[in-house]
Amino acid sequence: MVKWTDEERKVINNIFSNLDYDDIGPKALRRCLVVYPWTQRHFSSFGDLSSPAAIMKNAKVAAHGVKVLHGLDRALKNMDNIKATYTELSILHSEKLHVDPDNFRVLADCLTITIAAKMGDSFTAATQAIFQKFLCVVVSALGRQYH
Ligand code: ZNH
Repeated sequence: MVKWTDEERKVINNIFSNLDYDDIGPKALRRCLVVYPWTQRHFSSFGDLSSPAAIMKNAKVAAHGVKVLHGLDRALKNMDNIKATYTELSILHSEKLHVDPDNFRVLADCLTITIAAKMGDSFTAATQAIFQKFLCVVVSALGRQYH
């Protein structure tokens, strides 16, 4: 089981309590779709994704970005049991959505970049290391039900 120090818990809770989900969620998912265009294949029902500009103003992408970011609340509220927390979502992404689990990491990286841009100097290397650990645990949990 992953262990968290008080300092790690504090830093992670601090990031999330200052997080504007409606701003960061859409930005992170848009970045993922632009920078890693193969991820677009899962969103063919979302309408126009034909250019970065189209992705930027796509309302379905924005709404889904908020939903995905809120998906991390489960980890935050269950820090000591993240793996089990994501069993259902892992099965959904594997068996129903057929999302390649490598894509969890690329989205996580896009989220890190988006948060770094927002937090500026206060997103220190030490803060990034802790946030990275958190995302790694989530990504690993989401990939757990793949066979
Ligand atoms: Zn995902 C869905 C989360 C990643 C794709 N997602 C979803 C949801 C959630 C999530 C919460 C909802 C579910 C229900 O409804 O039940 N994701 C998530 C997270 C993550 C993710 C947390 C990481 C971190 N996803 C992802 C990726 C992709 C995806 C990477 C691709 C690429 N998802 C998806 C889809 C869906 C989802 C496609 C469905 C949508 C609709 O609406 O249809």
